[in-house]
Amino acid sequence: MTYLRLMLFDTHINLAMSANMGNSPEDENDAERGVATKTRPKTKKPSQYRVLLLNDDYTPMEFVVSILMGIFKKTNEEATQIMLNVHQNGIGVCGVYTFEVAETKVAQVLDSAKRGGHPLKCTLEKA
Ligand code: TYC
Repeated sequence: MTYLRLMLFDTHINLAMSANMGNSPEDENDAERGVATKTRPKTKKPSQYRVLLLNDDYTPMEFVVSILMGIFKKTNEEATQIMLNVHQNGIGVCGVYTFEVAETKVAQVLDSAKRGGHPLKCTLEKA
């Protein structure tokens, strides 16, 4: 599976200006060289991703609950509810995270399932 990563952070734009606004280290440095600049912070909230758990006929319910408690920090009650929802509907959400956190949790689930000899599958989708 291929995931597309797109992250936009601060953009520093040097502008020819009549006066130095001097509001960043770069601006101060530019000011020393006689260049007028202004920093425009351009920020974007990181995209969110749903981590999905898939049902199968073999993974023990207790194993799924332990995964939801250990990796997704759910209480025993929350984990049992999510597990039963997946068991009944075929798929369910374990949590919503930024891409890096979501992909790490998916990898942890797949690794634990493999090590436990269970066919449990987990994936992510953009929220
Ligand atoms: N269906 C499994 C069983 O009956 C339990 C299960 C629940 C498996 C959720 C996977 O994501 C899952 N043992």
